[in-house]
Amino acid sequence: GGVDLNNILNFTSEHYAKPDPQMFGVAKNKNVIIIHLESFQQFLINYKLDGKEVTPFLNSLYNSKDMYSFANFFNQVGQGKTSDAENMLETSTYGLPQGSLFSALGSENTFQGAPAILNQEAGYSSAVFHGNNGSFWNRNSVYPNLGYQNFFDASYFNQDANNLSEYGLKDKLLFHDSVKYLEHLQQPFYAKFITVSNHFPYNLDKKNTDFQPASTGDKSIDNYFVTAHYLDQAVKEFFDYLKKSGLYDNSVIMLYGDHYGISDTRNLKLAKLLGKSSSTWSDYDNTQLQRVPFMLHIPGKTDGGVQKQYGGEIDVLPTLLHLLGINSQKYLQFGTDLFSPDHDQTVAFRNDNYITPKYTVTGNTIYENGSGNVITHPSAAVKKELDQSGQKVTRELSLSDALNNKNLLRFYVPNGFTPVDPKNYDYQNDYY
Ligand code: GP9
Ligand code: MN
Repeated sequence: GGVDLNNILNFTSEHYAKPDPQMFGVAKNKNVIIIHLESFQQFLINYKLDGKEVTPFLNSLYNSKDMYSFANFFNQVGQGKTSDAENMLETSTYGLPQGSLFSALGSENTFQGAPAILNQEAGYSSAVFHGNNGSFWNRNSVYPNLGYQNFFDASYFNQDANNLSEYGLKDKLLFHDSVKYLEHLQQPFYAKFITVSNHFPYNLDKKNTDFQPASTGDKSIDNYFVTAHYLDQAVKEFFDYLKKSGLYDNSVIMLYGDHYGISDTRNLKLAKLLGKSSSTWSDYDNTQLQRVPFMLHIPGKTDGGVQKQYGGEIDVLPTLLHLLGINSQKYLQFGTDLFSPDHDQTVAFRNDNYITPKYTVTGNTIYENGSGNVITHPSAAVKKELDQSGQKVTRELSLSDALNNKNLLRFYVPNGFTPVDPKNYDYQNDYY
C-alpha cells in the first residue's frame, strides 16, 4: 500500500480548526516580523539569577497586555534543531525522525510555505536575515523552494572578527545592520531574523556583557544566562528601532524560542537553579523544560496577556494565517490555530512522546501534570483518552513523514495556488 495523499488529506481536513471570528483578520495587511530566539527556553522568562532578572526586556513583553504570550508552548524539533523549527513554522509539517529535513530533502521538495502563501494571497514580500553563511542547514537551497525572495546571509554584513560569535554575526549587529536592507522591502513584508549569539557553548567576549554567569561549575550552563541576557538586550534595541521607525504600529511581531539550550543530561545540574532536586528529576521534568517562548504583538490589540492553551511550533502557521485574514483550510497543515476554539492541545514530540494539558507521556510512562506523579494505574477513561491521543500522535507524525519523504505536495496544488519556482530567487549579493 504505502500512504497516499488521500490519507493525509483526510487527516488534515478532519483535524482542521476553524478560526475564532474575533481573531480572524485582526492583523490583515500588517507586516510580519519574526524574531527567532536561539536556544531560548521558557524557564528564562521572569527568572532571576542571584536576584537579577536575566532577560528584563523579554520579561516586560511577556508580562504586558500588548502581547499574546504563551505559557504552554513547546518546541517540537528533532535532530534538525534550528532547521526543524524553521520548517515547522514555515510549513506546519514536522521535521524528520532522524536528521534535518532541510538538509535531507529541502533542495528537492515541493513546499507550500509561508512566504509563498503570503505573497500569493496578500502580496507580501519576504526576507530572512541571518548572520551565518547561507549554506548552513542548506538554507541557500531550501529558501528558494519556500519562496523567500531575499536572504541576507553573512555575505551581506561586515564580518570583522570582532563582530562575530561562533555561529556568525553578533545579535546586536544583526539587528542593527539589517535595518538598511529592511527599509528597502516592499510592505507588507514577511521578515525573519535568526539570531545566533545564544548558541551552545554560549561564549561571549567580556566587552559585550557585564552579566555575571551562574556558578554550577558547568561552563555552558553558567554562560547560558550571559548570552541570553545579551540576546535580550539585542531584542530591546531592535524594538526601540521598530517603535522609532513606526514599524511597531503596523507589524505583527512574533518571537519564538527554537529549542532547548540546556540538554537533558545537563538538566541534572540545572535542577538546583530551578529550585528542584536532581535526585527526583525525571523525564517529566525534562519534558516540562521543552517549553519555549511564543509571543505575538498585534497592532491595536491591547487585550493580550498570558495564554494558557497548550501548543507548539507546528501550530504557528495556521495561527498566523488566520490573524492575517487568510483561510488556511485548503493548505495541507498538521498544526491548528492556537486561538481556535477547536485547537488541538495535544503536543507531539518527534520521538512520539507527547503532552496534553493534563498529562505528560514519555514512552509507556504517564505523568500527571503539576504534581509530576507517575500514574501507574490509569482509570479506564484516562487510558482510553491517552490511547486515542497516542495513536493520533503516531499517525500525525507518520503522515507528515510520508508527505515529506515522498514529496507528495508535488501532486497537490491547492485551488488558486501557483507552485513555487525556485529559479525565481537568487540571493547573490549585489550590494558590495
Ligand atoms: C546557525 C544556526 C544554528 O546558522 O541557525 O542552528 P542549530 O545548531 O541551533 O541547529
Ligand atoms: Mn537553534
